[in-house]
Amino acid sequence: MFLFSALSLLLLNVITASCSEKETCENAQKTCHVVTCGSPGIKGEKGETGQGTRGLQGPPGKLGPPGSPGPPGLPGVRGPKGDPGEDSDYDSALATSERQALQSELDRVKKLLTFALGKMAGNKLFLTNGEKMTFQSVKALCAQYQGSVATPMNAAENAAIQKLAREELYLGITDEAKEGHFVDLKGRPLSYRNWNDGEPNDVNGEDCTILLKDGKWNDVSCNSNFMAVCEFSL
Ligand SMILES: [Ca+2]
Ligand SMILES: [Ca+2]
Repeated sequence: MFLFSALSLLLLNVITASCSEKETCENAQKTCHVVTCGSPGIKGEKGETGQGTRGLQGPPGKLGPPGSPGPPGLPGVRGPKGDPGEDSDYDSALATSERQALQSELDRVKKLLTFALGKMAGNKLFLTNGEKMTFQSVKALCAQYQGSVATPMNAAENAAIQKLAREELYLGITDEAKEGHFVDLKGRPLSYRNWNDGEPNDVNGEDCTILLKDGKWNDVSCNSNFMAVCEFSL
């Protein structure tokens, strides 16, 4: 009993003697049974960094966005000279020579045809097979040879056709599409006319045109038979 009281008294004295500030000690007494209070001591030196074990390296991160393009590189070294190509000048000259020869031969054939069978006027060649037929048959005949029914565009062409046939012949002029409105076979209005007196008169529905022997024009039935004359562009 005496010993316990002595120890308690000694402990209380230690607490009382160690406290220099009343509030601090009161707080200390509330939180712990044995607290050694005193003035703050000198701060100790910082300890050395610990030597813990380094963890394993993590997986690589995601691929980042592409960077901006760099500046253009320097021009490359010039390559060796290539093999000589084909002689295009020679081929071109040969083609030109052949073309001229063909054109010359074509011109000669045209002159022979004109001398024997046809008449020329301007850039047109007029030919006839000497047969008489309906207007539709004349159109088909001329188209078969990539030509068209003779259609005089001026007095010179009209005279050439007249001299060729020396017969009444169909011209490529009709008013089938619109009565009284004569046009050529492409539907174009006429720029040259040489109607006979009193023509066109459309007697009994005359929608085609013939060239009379004197070179004048007359509208006639398209179903009658007249000489076939075709024209070809030169
Ligand atoms: Ca008519
Ligand atoms: Ca008539």
